[in-house]
Amino acid sequence: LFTCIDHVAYACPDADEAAKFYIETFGWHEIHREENPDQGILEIMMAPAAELTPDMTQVQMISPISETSTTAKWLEKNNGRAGLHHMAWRVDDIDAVSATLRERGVRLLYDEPRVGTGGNRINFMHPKSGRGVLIELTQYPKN
Ligand code: MC0
Repeated sequence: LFTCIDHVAYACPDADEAAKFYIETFGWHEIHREENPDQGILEIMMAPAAELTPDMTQVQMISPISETSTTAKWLEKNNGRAGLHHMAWRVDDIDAVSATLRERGVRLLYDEPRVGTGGNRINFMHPKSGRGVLIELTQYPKN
């Protein structure tokens, strides 16, 4: 069903500042950035190498660009403290994976996948279904 852990997300008030820290302190690279108005966040993808290899796991810095975003709510409940927010599993066929997970009683947040990083199709398992962890499913655009 799943290919690899595509990314682990770090939620913080300032994704730019977090990315700068990874670059200057750890020598990581910024691979991609975009604002996602649907999710109300700025996201910056960081990787340990300048070129992404197929199975490389990234760290995604996310910070709210809207006060009503779920990430803003998460930070508020966490008293403004940054921390690990979710992990994302890469899948080849999000529709098939979603159907199987639903059959197995897993609660997905969206009826249909929404738009994520770089036009990926994304959905999330509710933290109650992920045993306390928010898990994203992400499918890259098909060529
Ligand atoms: C909330 N909970 C979490 C959690 N957020 N548990 C683990 N990890 C998290 N990140 C838990 C709370 O502690 C609480 O547990 C319960 O879930 C309900 O939380 P709430 O504080 O009442 O908040 P809700 O229910 O309003 O929202 C939680 C929910 C929301 C997961 C539904 O955050 C959501 O829709 N998330 C999906 C979208 C998202 O995260 N977008 C940002 C990344 P108790 O035990 O107290 O009931 S977008 C992204 O990453 C894209 C662009 C991409 O990669 O392509």
